Amino acid sequence: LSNDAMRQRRVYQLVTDRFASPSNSSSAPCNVASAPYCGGTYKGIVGKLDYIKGMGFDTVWISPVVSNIGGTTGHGQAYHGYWTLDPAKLNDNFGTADDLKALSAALHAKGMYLMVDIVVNHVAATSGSSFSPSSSYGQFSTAASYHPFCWITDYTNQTQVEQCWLGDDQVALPDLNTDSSTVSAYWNAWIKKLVSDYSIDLIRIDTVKHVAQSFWPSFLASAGVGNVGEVLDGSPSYVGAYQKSAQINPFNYPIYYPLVRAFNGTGGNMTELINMSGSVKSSFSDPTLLGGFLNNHDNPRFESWVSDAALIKNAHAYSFVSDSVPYLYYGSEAGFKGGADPLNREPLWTSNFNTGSDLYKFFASLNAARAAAGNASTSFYTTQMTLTSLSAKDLLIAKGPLLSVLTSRGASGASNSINIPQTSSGWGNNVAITDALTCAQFNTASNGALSVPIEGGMPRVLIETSKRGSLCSNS
Ligand code: ABC
Ligand code: CA
Repeated sequence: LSNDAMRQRRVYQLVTDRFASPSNSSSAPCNVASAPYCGGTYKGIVGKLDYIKGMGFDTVWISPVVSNIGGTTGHGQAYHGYWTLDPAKLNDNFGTADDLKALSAALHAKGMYLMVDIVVNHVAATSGSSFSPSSSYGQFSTAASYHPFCWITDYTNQTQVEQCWLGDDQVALPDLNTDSSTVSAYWNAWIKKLVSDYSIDLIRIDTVKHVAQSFWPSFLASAGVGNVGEVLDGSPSYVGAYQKSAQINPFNYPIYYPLVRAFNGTGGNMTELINMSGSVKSSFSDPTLLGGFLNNHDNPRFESWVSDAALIKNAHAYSFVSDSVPYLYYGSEAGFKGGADPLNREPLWTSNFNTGSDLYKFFASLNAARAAAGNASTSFYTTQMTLTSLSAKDLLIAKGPLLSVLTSRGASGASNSINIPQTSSGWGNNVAITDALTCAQFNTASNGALSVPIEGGMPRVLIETSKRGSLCSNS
């Protein structure tokens, strides 16, 4: 997958076990707090591809697919897929190899892409620090495949981060010796085969910062597909190094924390977000290849902290109108509010896969706006955004033909108009402008400036009407 193709993706992240079950019963039980397998499968996903495509996403990120440790641990069961047992085998809780191939084929038939989550840093065990590998671990059945035991206790010590173990006494994540050529050669052959066996289009790489940077280039070359990598850290220089030196396209964790703070209350200030976007530009080789997100399976949902519907929409909109490739974590469109892991991994079937909800349509509009901007201008995806503060609470994001106003005023905030000068928009005099979110139309003044009303604290996502294509064509 070329970088150009990568930038055009719009990704829907789901937890396979929690997205859809073949039975499709909206009342199938799932006690998220006790963290069991709840029955979601690849077949279930196939049945709901139109639900995902209808929201404008073209890529589906599924949970890790390999076989995991069985039974119930102090942290529940391995329903999330991150507790590898034998990477040469599949996790049959989600279906058969043929079911996974059928999911891949069904996506491709709809012009969509399959992104699979992969873990090379560790396996898992309930024996804690006394772990000793057995033949159940396949290739990794002897101690030589592992870094010797030590827990990671100091995240500022990079040697520890790379060589000590994640996890705890309930579930240890024995750290593979990815510095050894035997282990790295196995992983390189493994990823090549996995990608080929299941026609995988993209990989999401787990625990990137826990593996030496030197591991990644040859691994990625073997994979031969586009990647997004989890470098869970808020520092732009730290995360940026993985793009500059290891060919990883990280999730934009550096912007995540200021993004949450900008919108987690009415009156949130845009300055930190603007400053961080500048640091991201200078710390990464290409910010247009990062993964932008508000929610994922590791952090409490934004909606667990904030109930104001306008703040929620503004915060979500950022990932769709800014430089990164947008990611939406399943359930955001259903208004889920789950807190810390495991509560943020609710079963989606309880929502009845409602395509008529306000939030479902909101995300569809954001994706449509991004697509329209890309169709209007071939350089949209590579053009880096400009962030301008319109006031302490109001932010203007200009990216090619797309101009967005985000605000932390909140649903009951002031409803005055905002002025966007021609110097920011580049729009002509007396031209028609469409708001992708409401399909409302505005006109620039005779000096090219646009006065746009902010209503109910809602964001605006604006594009010239002549460039909107099929966006809002029903209105
Ligand atoms: C289970 C239970 C949880 C329980 C936990 C101890 O054990 O479910 O209830 O609290 C999988 C499962 C989890 C499971 C874990 C462990 O395995 O999904 O449910 O938790 O058994 C990836 C995946 C994640 C996955 C794994 C393991 C790794 O996305 O889903 O978890 O395969 C670290 C890793 C990161 C990892 C994350 C969970 O842990 O680096 O790859 N995610 C600091 C550190 C980070 C660290 C983070 C953890 O804390 O620097 O390295 O992430 O909270 C910023 C700073 C950051 C700082 C953050 C918190 O603040 O800049 O550095 O991150 O400001
Ligand atoms: Ca490691």
